[in-house]
Amino acid sequence: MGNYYQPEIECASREQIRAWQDERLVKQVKHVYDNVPYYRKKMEEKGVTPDDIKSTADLHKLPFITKDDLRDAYPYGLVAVPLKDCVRIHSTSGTTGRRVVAFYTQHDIDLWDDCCARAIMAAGGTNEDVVHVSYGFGLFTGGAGLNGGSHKVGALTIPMSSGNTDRQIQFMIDLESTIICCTPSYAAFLGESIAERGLKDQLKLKSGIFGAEAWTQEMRRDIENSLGIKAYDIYGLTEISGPGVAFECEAQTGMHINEDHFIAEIIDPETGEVLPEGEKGELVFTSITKEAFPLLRYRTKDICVLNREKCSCGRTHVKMSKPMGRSDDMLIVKGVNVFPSQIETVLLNKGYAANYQIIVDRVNNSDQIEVKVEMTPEMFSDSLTEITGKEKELVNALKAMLGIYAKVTLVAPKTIARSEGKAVRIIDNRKLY
Ligand code: DLL
Repeated sequence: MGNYYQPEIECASREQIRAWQDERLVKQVKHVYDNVPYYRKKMEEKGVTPDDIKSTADLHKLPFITKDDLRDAYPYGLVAVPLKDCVRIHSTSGTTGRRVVAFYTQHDIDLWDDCCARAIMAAGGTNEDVVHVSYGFGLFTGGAGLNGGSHKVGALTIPMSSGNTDRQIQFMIDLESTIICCTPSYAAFLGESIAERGLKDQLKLKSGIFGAEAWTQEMRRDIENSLGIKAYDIYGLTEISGPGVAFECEAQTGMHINEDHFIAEIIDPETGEVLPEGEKGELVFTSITKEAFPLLRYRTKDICVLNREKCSCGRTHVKMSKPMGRSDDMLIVKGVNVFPSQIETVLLNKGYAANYQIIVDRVNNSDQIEVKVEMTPEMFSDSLTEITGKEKELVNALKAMLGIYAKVTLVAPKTIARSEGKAVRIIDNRKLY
């Protein structure tokens, strides 16, 4: 018998899962149609009413919802319950114009915590574990999600949040943490820091739950070796709840999507057509149990493949592959979502032209971002001190926009290659997919 949090759900028959989905979808469509004018309008535009949706077979009739809709409806336009019933928000790291705010009722949080509890138990967690949560706490969903899940499991939970590596290691040793939850890049950094200090022997860690950004099998091996653990993947997004939308089991061959809460589809990102099972395309989610912020057919922009083959762990929920890329230009740098358009906005606001390059690299398992910007001819005549001052000014403006440090290098006018077709503005040397 595997280690399950809700075995009757996680190992339910396919027919049972389908029956839950059918029933919940019908209810959910009615809920949004009745309570969210924005949705009602979108459905009317597509000529669908709740009566047209009788089961998951009718899902394709519904309109998609995208990040642009979320922006249009910001902040309250998609909330489907009275605000007095909402108890919390979370938000994505993207700032100005791109910020997504998701709302939760207490019931929503409860179900989200269940999803994270499933992930923790799939990684071998029990109430005898000490779960060390080093995802950020705050608007980001990582800390709160795994923290809630760990409570549900009944484990001793350490809400460390991110940063202060020495203190992290000290607590990990003193409190004998057995499960670590953080981004894979931070896990790799912790592994290196522990090796440098010669402390690996003092760790009691047995597994780790890592997600929020892409990571490779090679990175998995490095982390497993340096921390002496088994490393599990976890996937999620703020719009749909946060971590725990899908999670890896001991088979480590994809992440089980919690299908009793989320219906997954794969579409062709160009045409929007639903693709046959097993084909690679954009992942789309419909949240069928959310009360406050239910999204129907939300386009994640994550490219992946679904797999319904029987899993050796006994779970019956469909598995998604690791995301293999994105169908938009969003970069995830140090766990923060960065859109090139945000960087461009800063540059244009500061009087530069749109001649720039964004170079992303991963050095010692840590992301680095550099923005190369062409000076205008007037600036070029400035002294070195003035140029350094201008670089600093851009570093600060970018920090305010993105929330992370980006190195800025000003280069001479006309030195960034012009392209004959689409400008190649992003050079991502990380080879994540
Ligand atoms: O990253 C939620 C999360 C927190 C997931 C902690 C796992 C652990 P957002 O900040 O809204 O939410 O970013 C969502 O991150 O659309 C993917 O592109 C990417 N992503 C999330 N998990 C993975 C993963 C959180 N395991 C966006 N592998 C998603 C690859 C991931 N990419």
